[in-house]
Amino acid sequence: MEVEETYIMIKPDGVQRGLVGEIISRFEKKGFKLTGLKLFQCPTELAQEHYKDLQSKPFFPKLINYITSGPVVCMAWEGVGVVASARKLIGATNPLNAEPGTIRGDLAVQTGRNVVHGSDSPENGKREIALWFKEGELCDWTPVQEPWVKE
Ligand code: YYY
Ligand code: MG
Repeated sequence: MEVEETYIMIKPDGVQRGLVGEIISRFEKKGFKLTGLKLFQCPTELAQEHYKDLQSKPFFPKLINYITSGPVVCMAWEGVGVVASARKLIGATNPLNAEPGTIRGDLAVQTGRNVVHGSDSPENGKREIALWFKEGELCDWTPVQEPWVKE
């Protein structure tokens, strides 16, 4: 398995509900490396670009309103197999189908308020990190725990 990067975003409901620490903690405890982090009010155009594959869906306007309705927490995470693993930690899109123990399974009820986003492929991880972060906003660093997480 390769070292990958993924874009994780705490959506406005997660911020409003005071779940920022709880959600970040799940990725930290797993052993992934945080390389970017900011609180950000997302402009409409950026939300539309981020979700462009869903443009034709009936829920698209509602989704854009939701994502731009308040600040989000933008994060870049790095690690071996982080893309698929983060999706597992997040759980199913509809929180009622998400397993207990996952973020959505534990902390959310409805698809339109599912508290967190995670990239669905390594390619989209790179694309989304480049979309949400400017140059100089990411940190290349080595956590002291690294040899205790990676063989
Ligand atoms: O990757 P994930 O967030 O689990 O689901 P996507 O199919 O990429 O949809 C993105 C986003 O759109 C989802 O998190 C909530 C919203 N959405 C919706 O409001 N209604 C749907 N029927 C499907 C998705
Ligand atoms: Mg998706």
